[in-house]
Formats: sequence, C-alpha cells, structure tokens
Amino acid sequence: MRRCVPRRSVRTAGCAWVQSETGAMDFAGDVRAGLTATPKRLSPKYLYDDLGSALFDAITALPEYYLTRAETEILKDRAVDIIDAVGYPVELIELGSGSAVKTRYLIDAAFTRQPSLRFCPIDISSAALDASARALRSEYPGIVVDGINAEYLSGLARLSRNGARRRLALFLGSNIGNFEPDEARSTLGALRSVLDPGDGFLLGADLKKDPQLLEAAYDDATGVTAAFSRNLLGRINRELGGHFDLSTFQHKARFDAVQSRIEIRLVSTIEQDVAIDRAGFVAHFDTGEPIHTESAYKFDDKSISALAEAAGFSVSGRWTDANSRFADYLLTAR
Ligand code: AVI
Repeated sequence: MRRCVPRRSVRTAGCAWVQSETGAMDFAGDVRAGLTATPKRLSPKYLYDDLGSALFDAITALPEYYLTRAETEILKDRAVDIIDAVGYPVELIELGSGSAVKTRYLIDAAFTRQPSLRFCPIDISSAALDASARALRSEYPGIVVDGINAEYLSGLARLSRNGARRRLALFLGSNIGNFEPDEARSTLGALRSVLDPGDGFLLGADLKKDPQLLEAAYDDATGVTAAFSRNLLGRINRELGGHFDLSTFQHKARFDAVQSRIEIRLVSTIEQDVAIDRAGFVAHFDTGEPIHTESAYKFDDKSISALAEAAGFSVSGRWTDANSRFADYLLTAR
C-alpha cells in the first residue's frame, strides 16, 4: 500500500494550525469532512481556483463539450426576442457572470431598445468582476455596472432596485445543473424573493440526451476534463499541504438515468494513505475507491417547469439551439 505521508508526523487533532483566513479554514474543514465520509465527496465549488477556471475555459472550447457553443448560438440568434419577451427598459442581474462573454448578446439586445442599462453581476471572484466591469464600461458608454463580490445568496440579498421597469436575472451555462435539487430550489427561491411579479429569469439548462454524447462531453479524448477534475487534488496539495499523487486517480464520468445526472468521480487506482498536513488528517483509500467531485443534472421541460413553479415562477419562453441540445428558459415571477 502506498503511503503519501510526509516524513514528519502528521497532526491530526483539531484545527488549531489551519490557516487563520476563513476561506482556507472552510476548505480544510470541507476537505476533512468530505474525505472522511463514506462515500467520499468534495464540493465542486473548489474546482475553480485560477488553474481550475483556466481549465474550465479550455473545456468550453472542446469539440465534445457542446454546451457553451449551443447556448452562444441561442443568445446570438434570440437575444432581442428574449429582451422583448421580458419588456423594457430592463436591468440585468447575473449570477456567476465570469467574463460575461455570452451576456454581451443580451447587453447588445437591450441597447437596441433603451439608451442606458444597469448590469449587476454577482460573482465570487473579485478579479473576474473587476476585469469584466472595466471591459464593459469601455465597450458600452451607456452601461452602469454595479458588481457584487459575493456568493449567490448573500449577493442577491445585497441587490438594490433602481427604477427600471423590469429586471431580468441571468443564470446561464447550465450552472444550475451543478446544484443538488434542494440547493437549486433554495437558490431560485432566493432569486424570486428579490424580483417583482412580471420580472424575468433566464435559466440556461442542458437537456437530457443520448448518454454517450453526455459522457463524452464530461470525459473528452484530450483529457482536459480529467485534468480539471484532478486539479481539485492538486489544489489540496498546493493550499493545504496535501500529498496526493494525481497520477493514481482516474477521472470517471457516468450518466445516471434515474437521477438524470452526470456523476463525476476520481477513483483511486491503488490502496493508499494520503496526508493532508494543513487539514490535520490522513485520508485512506482502498483500490477502486471513488471521490464524488461533481454532478451535472440534465433537464427537460417537465423538470424545469417543476423547479420554476416550486420557486414562484412560471415558464413563459423557451429557446433551443438547432440541435435541441440546450435550452434557455424564460421564467416569469408570479
Ligand atoms: C460549470 N458547469 C456548468 C460545467 C458543467 O457542464 O456541469 C462544469 C463542468 N465540469 C466538467 N465539465 C464541465
């Protein structure tokens, strides 16, 4: 059995020596809780450090990963229809906007209907928010960017209203698919509570389809998605003094038709003990033991409608790409 432990003994008691910064403590605590649980799991939110975000950008350009291209096609062709369906003047709110590349189609469409626009992106990355606010202000003289650097729920609580006739909230890219169903419901509920009746919510959702296409999208031939998954262990090594040998973990993506989700796991190919110094524990892996790192739920009209209705929205529009792989649903606050 391989032991990836440092020569010095590993402290396993308490959390006293974990870095004082809250983020690092959360990460250490979550890693310890997830890797000592049965079955083992790690939260997908930790996939996105700088390297993980760069790898995800590379995923969006892969031939197998059709999601980003399909949604771009929809927004490019139908953004004006979407703005007209919501009504204007409108202000845009976006959850997890990143560089707001796809959002620009909606911004362009809004400017065909009104001379000025308020855009309120909510993003956990202050660097991404700053960079996109700077770029948008220089591209669109009539835009006011009020970015909120926060997680979605606390960001929504900080939103202020600014006299626009309509609000349109955006949650694109099938990011909703990475939420467990209860988290998806609570996030939509929180969003509904900051909207008025008649306001819109544009929800990007990847649709159920042939499992082979789905599995290829999450396990590409070049191995970029595998590198994206394994980077989670690399991040534990870098930030928490972990001793993972990334080559002993295999990336697996499998579609579970009952739960309608892609399940992503890192599977230990050997029996091993891995010390994680700054989280103060040693994780034991049996040969073939998986860590669940991510789920990506896949939707249809029925599941989107149920989710929307439970949160106080009605489905009022639906646009798909030419291959009907992806849909943007317009939900209207009741
Ligand atoms: C960010 N999110 C919508 C991606 C997805 O398709 O679930 C994350 C991803 N994970 C592996 N590939 C893409």
